[in-house]
Amino acid sequence: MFELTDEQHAIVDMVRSFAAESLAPQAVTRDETKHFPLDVFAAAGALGMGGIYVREDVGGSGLSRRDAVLIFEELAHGDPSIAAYMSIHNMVAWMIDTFGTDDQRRRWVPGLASMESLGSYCLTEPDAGSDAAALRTRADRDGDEYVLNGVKQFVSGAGASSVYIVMARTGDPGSGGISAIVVPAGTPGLSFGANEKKMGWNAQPTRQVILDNVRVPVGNRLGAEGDGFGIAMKGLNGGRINMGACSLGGAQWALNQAVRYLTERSAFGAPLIERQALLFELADMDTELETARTLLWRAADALDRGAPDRVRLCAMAKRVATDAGFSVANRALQLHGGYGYLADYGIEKVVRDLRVHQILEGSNEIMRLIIGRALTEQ
Ligand code: FAD
Ligand code: 2MC
Repeated sequence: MFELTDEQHAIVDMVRSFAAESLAPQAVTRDETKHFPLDVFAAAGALGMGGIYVREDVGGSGLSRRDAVLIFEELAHGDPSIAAYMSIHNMVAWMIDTFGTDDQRRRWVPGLASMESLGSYCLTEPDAGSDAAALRTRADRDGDEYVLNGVKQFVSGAGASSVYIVMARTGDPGSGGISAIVVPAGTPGLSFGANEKKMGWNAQPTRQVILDNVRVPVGNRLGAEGDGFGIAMKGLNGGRINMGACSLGGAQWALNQAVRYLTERSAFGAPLIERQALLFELADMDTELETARTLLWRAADALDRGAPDRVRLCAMAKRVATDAGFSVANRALQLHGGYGYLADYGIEKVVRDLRVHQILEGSNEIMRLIIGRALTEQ
C-alpha cells in the first residue's frame, strides 16, 4: 500500500506538471480576482481528471481512491481551492456513475468526465448543515415529474455548473425520506444567490441554489425514492479523504516554501535554518504531514476494498489531514515572518484556503461524532 506502482508514479508526475504549469502561476491572481477557470478545468478533463474513479465506458479514468488521493494532493500543490472544487466535481460524477441508470450515466457523465460540464452537490440548507438529515427542501411528485421547492446553502460551483445533485425530501422526516435528484442548469425556477464573500476558496463561487417550483422528470432521480441520504453520504466518504489530500498538498507546498525561505534568509549572522528551534519546527511539520498521509492512504485503501471500517477511517483521515494541513500551513506563514503575511508569497492564501477544510464535507466535530459512534456501537 505504501509503495507507489510505476503507473502511480507516472500519474503523480503528470499531475505535478499540470499543477506547476496550469495552476500555480495564476493561483494568487485567481484568488484576488475570484476567477473560476473554466479553461483550466477543460484541460484537466482532457487529462482524465474529471471522472477519476468513474467507469471508462462513460469517459471516466477507472482509477482507484488510492490513486485519487495522490492526484488531489498534487493538484493542491498548485492551488488548493481549484483542487478542492475538482474533488466536489468528481464526487458528483461518481454518484451518477455509481447510482445512476445506464441512461442517466450516458446522459450526464461523459460531459462531467471531460469537465466540459461541471457538477455541484447540494445537501446543506440554511437551517440544516451538520444535521443534514433535517433538510427541508421538498420534491413533490406530480405525475411523471418532481416539483422541487427550497433553498440550498453554500453550494460550491453554483451558477457555473451544469449538473446539480439536489438532496430533497420526498417522504417522511429523517434520513429515510430523502431522494437524490439531478437538476440540470437552465431548468425554469432554478436560480442562484450572490457569490458569497469568503475568507478563502475565492477561486470558486459559493452560492445559494434556489428552487422555486422546479420541475424535473421522475427519471432524474438517482436510485430509489428514499435512498438519497445514503447516496449523499457515500459520496462524502470519498470527498472527505480527497479534502484531506487537498489539505496535505497545500500544506506540503507551504512547508517546502518555508524550508527554502529559512535556508536563504539570514539573521544574527547565519541562515535561519541553522537555528535548531526552527529546524525542529520544520521536522515536526514534516512528521505531522507524513502521519496524516499514512492514515489517508489507509482510508483510501479501505474505501477501495469496501472494508467494514471505511466510514470511520475516512472520518479519521479527514479530521487528521485537515487539522494537520491548516496547522502546518499556518506555521509555514509564521516562519516567513512578515513576508508570510503578504499576498505575493502565496502562503497566506493557502492558510485561508485550508481553513475551511476543517468545516466542510462534515465539520471536524462531526468527524469525531462518526468516530465516537463507531467506538460505542462496537
Ligand atoms: P452547523 O451545523 O450549524 O454547526 C455549527 C458548529 O457546531 C460547527 O462547529 C459544528 O461542527 C458544530 N456542531 C454541529 N453539530 C454538532 C454536534 N452534534 N456535536 C458537536 N458539534 C457540533 N454544502 C453542500 O451541500 N455543498 C457544497 O458544495 C458546499 N460547499 C461549501 C463551501 C464553503 C466555502 C462552505 C463554508 C461550506 C460549504 N458547504 C457545502 C456547507 C458545509 O458542508 C457546512 O457548512 C458544514 O457541513 C457545517 O454546517 P453549518 O455551516 O450549518 O454548521
Ligand atoms: N457512509 C455511508 N452511509 C452513511 C454514512 C456514511 N458516511 N453516514 C451515514 N450513513 C447512513 C447510515 O448508515 C444510516 O443508514 P440506514 O438508514 O440504512 O441505517 C443513514 O445514513 C442515516 O445515518 P445516521 O443514523 O447516522 O444519521 P444521523 O442523522 O444521526 O447522522 C451524520 C448523520 C451526522 C453523520 C450526517 O448528517 C453527516 O455526515 N453530517 C455532516 C454533513 C456533511 O458532511 N455535509 C457536507 C456537505 S457537502 C460539502 O461541504 C462540500 C464542500 C461539497
